[in-house]
Amino acid sequence: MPLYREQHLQEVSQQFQIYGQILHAEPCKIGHINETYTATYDQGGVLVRYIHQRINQTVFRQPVAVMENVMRVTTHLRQKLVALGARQMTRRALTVVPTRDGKSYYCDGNGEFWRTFVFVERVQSFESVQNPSQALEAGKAFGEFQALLADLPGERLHETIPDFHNTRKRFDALRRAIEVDHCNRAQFASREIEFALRQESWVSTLLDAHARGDIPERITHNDTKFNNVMLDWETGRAMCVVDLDTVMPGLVHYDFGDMVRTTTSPTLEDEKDLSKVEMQMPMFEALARGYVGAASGFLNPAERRYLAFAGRLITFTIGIRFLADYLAGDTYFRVHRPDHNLDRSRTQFKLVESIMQQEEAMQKLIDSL
Ligand code: GN1
Ligand code: MG
Repeated sequence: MPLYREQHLQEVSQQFQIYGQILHAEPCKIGHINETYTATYDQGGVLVRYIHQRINQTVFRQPVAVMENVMRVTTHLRQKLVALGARQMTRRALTVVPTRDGKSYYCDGNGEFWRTFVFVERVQSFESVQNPSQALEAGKAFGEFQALLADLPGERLHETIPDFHNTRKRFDALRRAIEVDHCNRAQFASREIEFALRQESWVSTLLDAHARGDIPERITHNDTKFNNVMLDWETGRAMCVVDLDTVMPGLVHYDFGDMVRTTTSPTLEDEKDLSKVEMQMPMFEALARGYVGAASGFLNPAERRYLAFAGRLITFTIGIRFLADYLAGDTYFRVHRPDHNLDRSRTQFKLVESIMQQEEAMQKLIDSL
């Protein structure tokens, strides 16, 4: 972290209702969008950690709306968990630390929005899944998350990113990015472009099912990447889910699909050796058991019928977002090497193929649960 940031962070940290002295802060490298720091405070001789995070306003254009959602969601989760007799609440749901004037965010002199969370201790997250029991925990965690939010009182949540998982619109955006070819990169992505364009016939499947009234809108997380599940580092059990900026109205398939994308292949999202990228049935089975077990109270039959398909659709959707960003010059997802977004898209497309080959068996499994 550059020094000026450290100093700036000191100043930011003083805005929040945190008792004690900030000792140091480290950048936390997880995530492609926001800027996250883990800060350690001395509170009367005890070291306590917090998360300070700067919201990326290019991506989240209405940070106040984001924080309104986050407050409603975390407050509701906490109430429900307490009623269920949960303990160690700051490990079971994110806890927002208010500013000294009682707000959920601090807007600094540069117009940057900052928020602070209690650090969730004694947990870990993984970039890729190690075994089926982790996949089961992920499924359970997001299934429970949706179940707990099903009775959120009040008006509809804000759409923090409109059309976030609208594959039709994402597809059209890709087509535009290919036409414009802003960085002259389409020539290096011809196979990926060709693959993507060939899939058009099914991009609207879930949108159509929703428009027909078969599958309802619910409150969904929308970024159910495996690294957003915090696992207790002793028991391996899911303690809570994080990254609540995209919690908004959605289809359950968006969540289940992204879980399939990130928990069924043993590889990282940017794995270059495509022979390793594969939808593994034992992982899927565990994931599906975890998810359906937790969500069976509210899932309707039509929703169940599209669960395997959701894996294909969301993996494809993220794949075309990576590809469009590569063509546009890497302006959205943080990249760590040249062609990173292209590599990421290629990995997603390999996984799409692997899912399509096994989709029937995947859905059969869902039907048997
Ligand atoms: C982004 O920043 P992170 O890793 O939580 C993205 C997700 C993608 C994901 C791909 C707001 O999430 O939609 O699935 O990268 N978040 C946003 O790794 O666009
Ligand atoms: Mg995220």
